[in-house]
Amino acid sequence: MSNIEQTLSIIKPDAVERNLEREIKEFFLHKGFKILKEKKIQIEKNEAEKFYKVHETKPFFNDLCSYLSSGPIVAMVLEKENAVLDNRELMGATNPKEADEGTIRKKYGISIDKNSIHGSDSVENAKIEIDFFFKD
Ligand code: IDP
Ligand code: MG
Repeated sequence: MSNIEQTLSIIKPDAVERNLEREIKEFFLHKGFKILKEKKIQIEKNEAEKFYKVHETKPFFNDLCSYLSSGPIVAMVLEKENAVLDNRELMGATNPKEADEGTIRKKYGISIDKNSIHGSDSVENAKIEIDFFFKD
């Protein structure tokens, strides 16, 4: 049985700044993801705080939100079979130093905070995150 899902991906400021947008999109297309929607935007810090609300008690929350709002990002809706998990696998571990060969974070991530890419962690959160960026 097919299980087509959508997930939210964000090319983070460190990667946009290094002009990696096209190369990172190639990773997704090569793995069979469709890029259904995309937009390049810069968000305000208070919007980043809303997006990352689940992390509000973490010691890195303030830096994380400053960072996500520090420059342009590319938000994308990706679609394929098992998109949520497959995207997490393609992204690699949160800390690029621990990411497997062949993953986006292994190839492009600079550090745990500048790890180049965001991806939804569940189908439920994917819906919320897609709405956050693409609700009309
Ligand atoms: P994820 O992006 O792999 O889903 P999360 O645990 O959801 O990882 O954390 C959100 C983001 O917060 C990470 O992508 C990373 O940029 C940042 N982050 C996570 N843990 C740390 C940390 O220990 N120090 C600094 N930044 C962190
Ligand atoms: Mg996460």
